[in-house]
Amino acid sequence: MSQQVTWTPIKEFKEILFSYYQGIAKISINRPQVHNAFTPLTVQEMIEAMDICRNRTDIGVIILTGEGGQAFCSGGDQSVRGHGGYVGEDTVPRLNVLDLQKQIRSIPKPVVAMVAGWAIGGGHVLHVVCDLSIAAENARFGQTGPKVGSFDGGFGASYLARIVGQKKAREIWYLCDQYNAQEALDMGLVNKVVPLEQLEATTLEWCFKMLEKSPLALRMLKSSFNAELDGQAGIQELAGNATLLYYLSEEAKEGKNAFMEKRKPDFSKYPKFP
Ligand code: S0N
Repeated sequence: MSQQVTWTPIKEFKEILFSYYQGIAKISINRPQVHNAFTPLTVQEMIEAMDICRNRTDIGVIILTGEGGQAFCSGGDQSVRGHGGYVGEDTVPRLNVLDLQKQIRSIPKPVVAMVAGWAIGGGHVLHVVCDLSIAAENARFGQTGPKVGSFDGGFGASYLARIVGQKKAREIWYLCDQYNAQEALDMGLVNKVVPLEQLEATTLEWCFKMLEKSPLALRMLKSSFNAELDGQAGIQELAGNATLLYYLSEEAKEGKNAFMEKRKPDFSKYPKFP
């Protein structure tokens, strides 16, 4: 597939674009003048869009990207960085991108980072926490924390190290170098590199492949991959999915029906699997 598709807007926001196409939602940071650096509002809007994606049953896969072809995201907008976080219109400093990171990991649908241009600082961490990353040939990756007076010791350090290994992750953070798309591919930081003009078509191809698959199997897999790394929160996600599956069974329904019918439940006919 190489033709342009027509995305339908889902909801209007100030700093992101949010649209839909055949089972796929696209959340795109729309601040190309600052290489898609995020403010508290950008993040708040992405959180709301993610929440809509979670709740809409016609959405199976989410693409996270940035407008303009020159940047995925350049991290927190340094012009609004204040004392203790990034400052929005309410004058309160916050680091709400950490909530977004957790949301991307826990939303029970695959999230694909579609990376053109810069994925830097907190923007780099955003692609790191996505399930898959597809990069254009012009993509550039890196952390800047120790250079600009910040660091992300959460997923930005530990999950990055799980992906590229401890030595490489430390190099990325300590040196603040930038890596091209091929280098990112070589270190397992992205799944595929394509020419910029094929970026969206390839990303859609991958999304459609996933949409053909069992949504429950993908959901279980995502929480299984997370479980080992995310401690109790990861186990809670996996266990929540087990409960979802149990709710679908006749055995579980017998418990609920018996309660509603004010009778003793009869679980005798349900098998005790080996
Ligand atoms: C991306 C870079 C390398 C691109 O360089 P290039 O191509 O030379 O372009 P520039 O001329 O530099 O940029 C074009 C215009 O865009 C503005 N701009 C770019 N990035 C930002 C930004 N992050 N904030 C504000 N403005 C930005 C430029 O200023 C320029 O504007 P004009 O034309 O008006 O001059 C290069 O731009 C670069 O290095 N950018 C900065 C990258 C960076 O350091 N990002 C912040 C890193 N930190 C975080 O993201 C923190 C994340 C976070 O929230 C967090 C999470 C967990 C724990 C802690 C934190 C925390 O904040 O501490």
